Amino acid sequence: MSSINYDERIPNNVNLSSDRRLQRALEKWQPAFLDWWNGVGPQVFQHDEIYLRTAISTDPGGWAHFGHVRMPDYRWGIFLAAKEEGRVIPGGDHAGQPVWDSVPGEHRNALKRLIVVQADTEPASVEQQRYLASCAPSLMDARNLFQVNVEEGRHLWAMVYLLHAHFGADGRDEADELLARRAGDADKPRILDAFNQPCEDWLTFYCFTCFTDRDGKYQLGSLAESGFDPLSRTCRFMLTEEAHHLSVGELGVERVLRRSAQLTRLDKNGDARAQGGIDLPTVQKWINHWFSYSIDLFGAEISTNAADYFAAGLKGRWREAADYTDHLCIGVEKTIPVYENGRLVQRAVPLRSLMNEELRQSYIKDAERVVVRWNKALEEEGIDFRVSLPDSRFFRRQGIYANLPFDPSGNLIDEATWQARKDEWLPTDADRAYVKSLMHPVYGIGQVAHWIAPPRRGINGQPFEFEYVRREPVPEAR
Ligand code: BYC
Repeated sequence: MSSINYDERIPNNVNLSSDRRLQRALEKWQPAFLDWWNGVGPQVFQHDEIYLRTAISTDPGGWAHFGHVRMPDYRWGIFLAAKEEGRVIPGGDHAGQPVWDSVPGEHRNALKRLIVVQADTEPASVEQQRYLASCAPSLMDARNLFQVNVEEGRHLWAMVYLLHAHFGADGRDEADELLARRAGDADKPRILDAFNQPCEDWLTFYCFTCFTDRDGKYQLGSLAESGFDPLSRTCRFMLTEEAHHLSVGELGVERVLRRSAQLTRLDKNGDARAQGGIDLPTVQKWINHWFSYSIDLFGAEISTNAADYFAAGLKGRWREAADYTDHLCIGVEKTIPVYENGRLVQRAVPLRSLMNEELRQSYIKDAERVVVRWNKALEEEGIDFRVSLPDSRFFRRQGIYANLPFDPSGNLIDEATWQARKDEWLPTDADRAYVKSLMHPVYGIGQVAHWIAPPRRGINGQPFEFEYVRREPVPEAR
């Protein structure tokens, strides 16, 4: 079950050829996907050969093959992690009962909604990032961007398979709609806020892959704890691919921080911008922006939707089966600060209603570990500046703190103070224009842009000076 059949038009490990109707429906969706990819996927290097990894098996550790491929020839397909015999529903009212192989009628709409929301993010991120390669700081960075993009394309395939295989005609309609919405479009935007934000510079790309893809890790982890086994198996395999995306983001920001620190030290006034770099307070503003948008993706702190998903066994907490003993969470309350009459007061809330917040807290702990590593890099570079994550109440647009004025430490401030100080904390138009002005393509083998340190390691044991992108020779002018 874990080895992948690449002989079929749609590579898969789900024995697709045994279900001709499903196979035909997906083969009909395939050209629409390719049209979408060619239209709003990467806009440069589409026809050059990129050093990409492709899944060859879904066994842990044994699934990647590296080689040069043209992106439109990438073999997108349907890969589920192997079935775990005897798996039981990890959490909620049905905890301990056998998992479902088909969709229970009473949970059909909720499951479809969760799968559509998850699916929508995958093509959205590819659309957001489609012009980035035209200003890539190195060929290895361009390659990493494309690796992330083709895998988001495959994650879309994974979700579309679930919609086609388990949700009949409305699943097929939803799959078509996934190719019709567009990131940032005024009339047909993507579903979640962060996926309509522009992503036009590489500092944004690194923050996005570090923070927003990390939300993906936690949401997929929570869906991997689903009682609907095909969803769980799909997410478990997606999670193995997600780790690389997170490292692209974490190491990308780290390289910017190192270079910024070096340029700060080099300048007699300590001004990295005067040396053609990105100053450290600007990097902090990008962190503030993307961390806040990414924690919005966990939804409202107090959510009856989240309580219902948990009760029904559709979603679990992070590592629900492995790390928790009480999988029912009935009669348990937790206290959280809520805004009432102009101040924050502690309120006890039933744990089931706090499931979005529980997942967000697991995410924040993970993100904090990344910041520790970034600060270690700054220390190694001999600079006093330290970066930090803003408080989870800062600059929120979803949930109980939405649109309230909090400073980055989470203190409630008045509106006038917010207005006076927000440009210290968040990117201004001038900051964005400055960062964008540094974005020029560096396509020489082993070369890297001035504003970022070179990576310390290459991909798959290759050196940085490797031909990660084999560019077609430009025809000579006559
Ligand atoms: N923007 O009760 P609530 C990834 C809506 S990223 C806009 O809190 P719920 C990836 C919400 O939909 C992972 N709207 O909702 C990363 C609801 O609307 P309706 C994506 C938002 O359902 C990088 C209403 O507000 N996966 O994989 O408890 C690259 C009430 O809110 C937002 C998932 O999200 C927002 N930020 O929680 C590529 C997993 N937040 O239904 C890929 C599936 C909330 O009243 N989704 N709303 O119209 C879910 O689990 C849940 O739908 C959410 C929301 C956690 C998103």
